[in-house]
Amino acid sequence: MTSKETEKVFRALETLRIELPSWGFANTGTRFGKFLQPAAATSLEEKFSDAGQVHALTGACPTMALHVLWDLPKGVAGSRDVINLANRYGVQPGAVNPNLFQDQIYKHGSFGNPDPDVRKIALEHVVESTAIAKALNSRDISLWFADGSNYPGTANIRRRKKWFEELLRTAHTALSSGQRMLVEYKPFEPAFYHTDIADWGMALLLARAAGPQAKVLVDTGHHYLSQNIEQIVAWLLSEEMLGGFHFNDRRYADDDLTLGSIDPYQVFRIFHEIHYFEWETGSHADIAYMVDQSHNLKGKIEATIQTVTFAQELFAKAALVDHKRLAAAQHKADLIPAESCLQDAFASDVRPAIREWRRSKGLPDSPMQAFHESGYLERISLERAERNMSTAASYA
Ligand SMILES: [Mn+2]
Repeated sequence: MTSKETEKVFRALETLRIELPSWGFANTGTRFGKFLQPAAATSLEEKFSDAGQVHALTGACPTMALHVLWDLPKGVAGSRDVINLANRYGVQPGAVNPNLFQDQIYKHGSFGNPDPDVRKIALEHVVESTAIAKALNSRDISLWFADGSNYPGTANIRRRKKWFEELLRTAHTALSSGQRMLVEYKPFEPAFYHTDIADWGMALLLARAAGPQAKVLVDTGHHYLSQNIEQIVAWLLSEEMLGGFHFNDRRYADDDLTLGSIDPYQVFRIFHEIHYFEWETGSHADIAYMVDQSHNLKGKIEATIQTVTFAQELFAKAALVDHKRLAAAQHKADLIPAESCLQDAFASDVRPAIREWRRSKGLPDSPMQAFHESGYLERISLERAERNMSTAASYA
């Protein structure tokens, strides 16, 4: 690798901040059950502690996304405790995720529920979540709705769209000037006939209807198979409407597998569109890079370290695309040279440059190895085993 390329890798790594999900450290399961891990986090403090380990070893994860119902049951009143934990473990609160799907009242939806009382409660929860985010000094309110229906004819799709527009617009008025509202989409699950925000176009229209601080959140697992996600990313960038990502990989549906474990070239192509946009426009894409994964079988902290280090590799590879050469080849419709720009970058081994970057930051060459040698896993496995085996029924 040339020194210029090493420099590109360094520059890319400096800008990449990956937000970890608090729920990624707790015991989570599938529809069929949970396999409990002795080391899983059983409290918000343990989630902060685990995220702090990942950040200390990778230097790339200064924030942790929080789920209001699971992490902040006391609401705004609990925010002082959260800030204390954040300071103790060196990881700040990240996006605040309202929970609009777990309570019994949400059986037929939240913002799309035909019962106005339920819609009101859902809106109040989002407004309260915004207040929590303010108290925590976190910027993003991250909205995912499980709303939808299972059978044709059972939901008034147009009326529900109107309710979403109205309630998102009202929720937007609760944002302070620095805050953002992120609207996530998903084509199916848990609803299997229609989902109220099924794709990026619907999310885009709703975000536009909500107000100027609303952007779209792309969860990589929330697409039909074979959908061209990097094209969606390119369009949202071009519309200045890409707010953030929930990264994960999948083979079939929303499998929540480790980023890049199934299709690393897909992740590379997404990162490429971002780097190319920044190079071409000379602007910085203000994107929240968040992870939304659920590891039932792998060790949670290890899977998280694997996610972060692999994201760094793919982000660095994508930074190596020769943009000037690519733009010239595209201009002349020189197909193979253009395609080769991506393939050459994808094939480069960025690991030595990443090791160098880590050394320059005083970080371990291999965060995974350093984690295994730290004794942290053994310690928490002993401390938490009993609590985990008698775990409650909550999802995270
Ligand atoms: Mn998600």
